[in-house]
Amino acid sequence: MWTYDLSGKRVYVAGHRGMVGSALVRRLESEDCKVLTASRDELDLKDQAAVRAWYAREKPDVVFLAAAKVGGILANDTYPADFLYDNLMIEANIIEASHRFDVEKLMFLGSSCIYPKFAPQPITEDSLLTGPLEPTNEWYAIAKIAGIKLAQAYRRQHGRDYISAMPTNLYGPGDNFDLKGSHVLPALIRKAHEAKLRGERNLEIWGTGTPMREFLHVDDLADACVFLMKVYSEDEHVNIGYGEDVTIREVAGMVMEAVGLDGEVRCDTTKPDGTPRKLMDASKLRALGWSPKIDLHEGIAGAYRFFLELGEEARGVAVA
Ligand code: GFB
Repeated sequence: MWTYDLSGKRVYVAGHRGMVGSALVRRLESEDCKVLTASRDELDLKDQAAVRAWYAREKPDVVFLAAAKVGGILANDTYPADFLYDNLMIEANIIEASHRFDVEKLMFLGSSCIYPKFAPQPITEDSLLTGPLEPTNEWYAIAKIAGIKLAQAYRRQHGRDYISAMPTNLYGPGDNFDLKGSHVLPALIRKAHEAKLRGERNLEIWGTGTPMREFLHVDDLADACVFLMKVYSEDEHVNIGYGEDVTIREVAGMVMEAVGLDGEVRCDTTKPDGTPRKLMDASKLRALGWSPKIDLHEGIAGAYRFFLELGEEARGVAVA
């Protein structure tokens, strides 16, 4: 099999403070490459001139584009302009600068919400743009679809080896536990922990509890990204999934078990459900030779340990 060698390469991880970027930095420690990062104070990725100046100085050979404005269902619905504008600017600046400064290989990271709301399950890569999007996150989805198209356009027009990977819902160390901005798993960990501290037994969840979601540990994701960077060089994006999904009610039960709550799951149906189901078809990635290692029970226990190790103050703010 053809492989791209990361040895001796200058590898820029854009978004290294986020959950995905920090997992990539951890994973790249076992590769013989030089990891480059830039903090938000040092480099505003929405500023084209600043991005170009940084590239001119740092000269990366390889780029993992994991920088993005991200959030759960409520944050997406509340800040549509930020989710669309910030993500378009970040990806356009990075991909264009990568071409301008001769980056050999780039991976753009998107999300499973790029697919139509009612895409046939499990969702194959070719479902992209076959139907309307889920309204609660269409702004983010449109930006991510534009990122895939940008990587493909630079491939076609300029012969660049730029690829895209679409992870399913992620969780793990570095997650955001702020209830207004977070995804479901960190939110439930925090809510269950706080309910336990208050001496309560029940856990309140948003929506009906019936939507199904697939969850992948971020360390598995980082491993899959490094794998794809080495072996994949084609136009079409690649799904990165776990292969199984669970209902939100089931995942709430797993969180209660990990945290030690023995009451019931209560549904707040004034909150949205979002997409009914979005299980990725990851057979393309499996066929290339990669599969996940961290199961959901083990992963949730680890995510709860991570949460406990954060200070009280850090638990309230976005770390992603
Ligand atoms: O993870 P989540 O916020 O985002 O919500 P999406 C998943 C499901 O969990 C929804 C339910 O059905 C929520 O209603 N849920 C239950 C909760 N309790 C809670 C809670 O306390 N907090 C949260 N946040 N959800 C995101 C997109 O969609 O998926 C992003 O908004 C991104 O753009 C991401 O694509 C991967 O899975 O619905």
